Amino acid sequence: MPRQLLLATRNDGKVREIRELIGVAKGAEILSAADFPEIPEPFEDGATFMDNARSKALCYAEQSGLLSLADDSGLIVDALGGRPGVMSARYAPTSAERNNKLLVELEGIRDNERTARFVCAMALARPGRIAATAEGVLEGTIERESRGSHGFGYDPVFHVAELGCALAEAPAAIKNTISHRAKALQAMLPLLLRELGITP
Ligand code: ITT
Repeated sequence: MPRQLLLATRNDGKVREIRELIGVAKGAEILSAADFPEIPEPFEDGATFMDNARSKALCYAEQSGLLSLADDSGLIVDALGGRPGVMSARYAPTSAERNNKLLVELEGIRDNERTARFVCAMALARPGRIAATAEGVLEGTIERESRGSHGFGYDPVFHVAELGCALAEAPAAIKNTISHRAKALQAMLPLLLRELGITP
């Protein structure tokens, strides 16, 4: 039986990063939601990132019959009481507008009050059951302007102290060593490989 994993996401940035991070799962065929256009986009109304990750993974597993890995993630900004949080994808219509809106909302906020974190919740499902879950967090602060062109989403406005630059100024290989997504996948990997029948 072929070893197949469906990445239960329509976000190309996530697909790219997860594909690179999962490179160790050699021999597995990695598909994404783009390969299943007939599966309707699941409605994300969970109260937490993990609620949403679990329901996305179950929805894709149920409808494809395949082992499915979902990622629900977003940005928590302390000065905004945790917003945009689980609403990160819907904070404004486009990525550029979301970043601009964030910079405007934080105008006048002092450097030491611009703390924020990226959170990634991952859930792995077979039809009808969750096989594993994991979470990862990356701490940072919100920049005063957009910087860099790597990555996706909020990366241009997210400053990482240990890199000394915005996340979008760091090449993919660097982001993938420290990101919230990398940490979640690292924690998930042993169970993921076991589900795929791959010995690490
Ligand atoms: P799927 O639900 O199909 O996976 P989505 O983009 O709607 O795709 P989410 O609901 O998880 O995904 O929303 C995540 C939001 O947070 C979205 O706006 C992303 O651009 C942003 N985001 C998540 N991870 C990020 C990262 O590593 N860097 C920058 N922005 C990120």
